[in-house]
Amino acid sequence: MAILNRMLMYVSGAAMLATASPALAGEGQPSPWQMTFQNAATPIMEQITSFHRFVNIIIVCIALFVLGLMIYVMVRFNEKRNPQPSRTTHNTVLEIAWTVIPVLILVSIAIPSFRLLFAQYDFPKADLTVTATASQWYWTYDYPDYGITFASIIVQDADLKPGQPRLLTVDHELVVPVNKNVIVQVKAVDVIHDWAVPSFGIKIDAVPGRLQRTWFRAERTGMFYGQCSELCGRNHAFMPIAVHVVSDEEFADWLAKHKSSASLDDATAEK
Ligand SMILES: [Cu+2]
Repeated sequence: MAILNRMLMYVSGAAMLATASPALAGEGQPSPWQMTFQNAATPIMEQITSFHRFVNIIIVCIALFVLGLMIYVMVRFNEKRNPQPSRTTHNTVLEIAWTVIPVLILVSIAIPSFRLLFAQYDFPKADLTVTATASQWYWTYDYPDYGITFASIIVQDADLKPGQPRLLTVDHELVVPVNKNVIVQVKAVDVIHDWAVPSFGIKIDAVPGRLQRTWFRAERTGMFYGQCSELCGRNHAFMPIAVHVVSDEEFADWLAKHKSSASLDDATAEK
């Protein structure tokens, strides 16, 4: 029954997507039968989600309009009902309409699209800068202002603790404070990888020899997962990204614990 319900919701397409039921969206990770984006955890992802809904409604309206026209033509102007076709070739009003209306539709899409693009590249003042370095096949995170460096490696299925998602859990997550502007510098040491966290609206290539930059401001605490999103070799599917968003106090505690080089060595020795 649940499956039938889900299928009915899928069929109802635009209306469903336009009102994205939270049950179908994952919180920080994908969920079974997920049809929409994961719940937005940053203002940028909220903007991406609403832009997606807006464009989706336009797409569905156009598709229905064209379908309606085609059905009308097939019924009204088929050979039986319309044996003597008209030889009309031009209609100025119609030609202006079918030129101007699509232009207006494209402009209405371009405005929010550019607004979103500018917002993604409008870097706020950094509260925290971290560096994500991709290697075959794991991530290394640096906190340059605090001298913290650690590798973040997938946890094998056999070692998962209850509640930890398979293929997404890592031994050391990237820990960041909530409601703070985090600048992420992304680079790679071997081949092209991609640092992607769906709930943050981030997907940025890690390119050897090039320093890329993105940013996010997580508005909720919790675990947010992503995966390498550029085919990078044999273990491409096994270098997940896990971001642990915590309160300011928890972050301060975490920093204090990891700042001393002794605990750092421990963290690296575990690898
Ligand atoms: Cu990769």
